[in-house]
Amino acid sequence: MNINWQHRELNLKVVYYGPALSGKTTNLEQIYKRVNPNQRSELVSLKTHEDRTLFFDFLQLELGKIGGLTPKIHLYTVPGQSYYEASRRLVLRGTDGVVFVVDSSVSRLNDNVAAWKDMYSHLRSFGFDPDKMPIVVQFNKQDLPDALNPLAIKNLLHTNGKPVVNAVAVRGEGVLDTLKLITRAVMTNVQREIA
Ligand SMILES: Nc1nc2c(ncn2[C@@H]2O[C@H](COP(=O)(O)OP(=O)(O)OP(=O)(O)O)[C@@H](O)[C@H]2O)c(=O)[nH]1
Ligand SMILES: [Mg+2]
Repeated sequence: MNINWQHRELNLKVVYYGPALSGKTTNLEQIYKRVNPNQRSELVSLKTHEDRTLFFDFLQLELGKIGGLTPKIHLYTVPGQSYYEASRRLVLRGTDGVVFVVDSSVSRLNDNVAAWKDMYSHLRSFGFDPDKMPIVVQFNKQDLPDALNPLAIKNLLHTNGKPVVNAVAVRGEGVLDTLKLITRAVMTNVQREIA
């Protein structure tokens, strides 16, 4: 979080984290399409020629004023491929909240668990208690024939009461619900901090 008093802006960061190909970039693309152009920036995607995220995607949203400040939410995705570990860590640094995008396919079970553990260890290494950080868990790709049911994923990841959303991001389903939940959780946290 960063407050620019001169411009009366409250800058907040939310990172979409998760295993490779879980649909993180798709979430930002859908948000970009569905949010009023007056309230969002262009979508910046740094990708490989196979359309995989190389470093991050970035989209900025502007919300209505709160307490005389204009909140600006900076959405980032991390690159999910395993060898981009250092970039994931860099993108996650200083975040105010995380959306963890699960690939619900049963064949990706271990990748989800590994990414979840990595996220926890990065957050801890930054001095955050991951159980106090706003985290929303999105069960994406619920349309796949081998999609695990949400209860099984909850038990597998030990999501421990964190808000969860079922999604088919490629059709936009659950994308704005996820965004609303994480925005609300981050704003609640910030209001507590600056009160
Ligand atoms: N069936 C299905 N496919 C999806 C869904 N969401 C995304 N995809 C597809 O999954 C593939 C990967 O999506 P991306 O959004 O690029 O995944 P990513 O998590 O950004 O991948 P990396 O940047 O490599 O980490 C694309 O072909 C998407 O169209 C979904 O809900 N259902
Ligand atoms: Mg991506």
